[in-house]
Amino acid sequence: MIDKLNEAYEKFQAEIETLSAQADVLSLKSSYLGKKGAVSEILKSLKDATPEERKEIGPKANEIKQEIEKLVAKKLSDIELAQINEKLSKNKIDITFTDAVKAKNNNHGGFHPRTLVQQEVEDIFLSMGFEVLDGPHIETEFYNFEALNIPGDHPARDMQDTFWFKDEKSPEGNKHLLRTHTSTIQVRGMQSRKPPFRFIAPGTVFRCERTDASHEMVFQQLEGMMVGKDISVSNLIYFMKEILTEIFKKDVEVRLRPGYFPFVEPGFELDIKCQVCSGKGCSVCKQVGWVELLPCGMVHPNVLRAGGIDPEEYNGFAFGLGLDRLVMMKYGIDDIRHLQSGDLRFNSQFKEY
Ligand code: FA5
Repeated sequence: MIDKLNEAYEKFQAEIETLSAQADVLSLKSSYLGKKGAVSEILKSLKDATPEERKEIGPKANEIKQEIEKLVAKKLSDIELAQINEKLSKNKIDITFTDAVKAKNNNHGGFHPRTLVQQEVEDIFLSMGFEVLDGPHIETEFYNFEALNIPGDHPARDMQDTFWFKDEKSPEGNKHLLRTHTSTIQVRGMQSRKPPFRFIAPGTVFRCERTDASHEMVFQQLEGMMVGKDISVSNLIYFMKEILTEIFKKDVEVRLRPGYFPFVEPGFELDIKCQVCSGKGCSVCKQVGWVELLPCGMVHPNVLRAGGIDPEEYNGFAFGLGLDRLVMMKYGIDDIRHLQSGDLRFNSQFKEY
């Protein structure tokens, strides 16, 4: 009987080799392992075997059944793989946007002007030794306000109309909100490094305000911070001038005037001569000829303390560049809402990949 089982197994091996359809494999399997299959038929004569023969035949029959199952499983998966490969070779998808795609269709993608300007600004700051940081859009009131010297009852909270979440407070008892400015990253950045340091943090911010030619509800800022010993307003002005010269590649008129932000002291507003109307007055600059672009100042001691830095030993400057407005000034865009419109006629005017 053992010989018969071995013979059946060898025959099975030879037959399965020749098959290439899953249904044929399953039918072959049942012709060997099914109730009336070859192996089952051989085992029917087990009743005539002696107890010693049975001890030998039983395990051998199980072994052969298992081998047949294994061969069937392998064959089925080989067939499936072959089918997938055949499909792939017939339906090739070019995911690389290569010349072939470009040749067929000239409307291929390009970078959004905001991305172009952000990359340019990041490169300039990286070349001046700044790190680039990121932070969460959903923040706690601690990072958006309190740590920036704006406690709960401070009127400055009304300067930025805030989208609040109705959900549960954070474990520290803080309400959640959509960050209204990238200044949230000032304290996060300070908490995770030791002075001296310098970093920028570009990102999306959210304000519940009415839109017009120069205001959006969802827009981009780029925060910057430098902390060390004996940092002065002159250092601040140097970096601000440097960045604008690099971006515009020409002299642009700017003006510095006092500005109030609870997290800096002294604070400044840096305005740029409106590049859309050359200062004559338009809807972007609200007919005044100047656009608020880059508020900045020397970091308030309370903010340094919130970031774990001793204000007796260190000081620094911070700024919050309005990235969308910078894009508008660079390209002469007369309405901020074009940037988020998704209108291809607008987007396709900018550089291609
Ligand atoms: C702030 O958000 C401060 N966090 C900036 C700052 C950082 C000051 C560090 C001092 C030190 P402000 O609300 O002015 O400030 O916004 C900063 C810039 O973002 C503005 O100058 C403007 O360029 C841009 N901005 C403000 N509101 C809008 C808006 N609704 N749409 C588009 N850009 C805006």
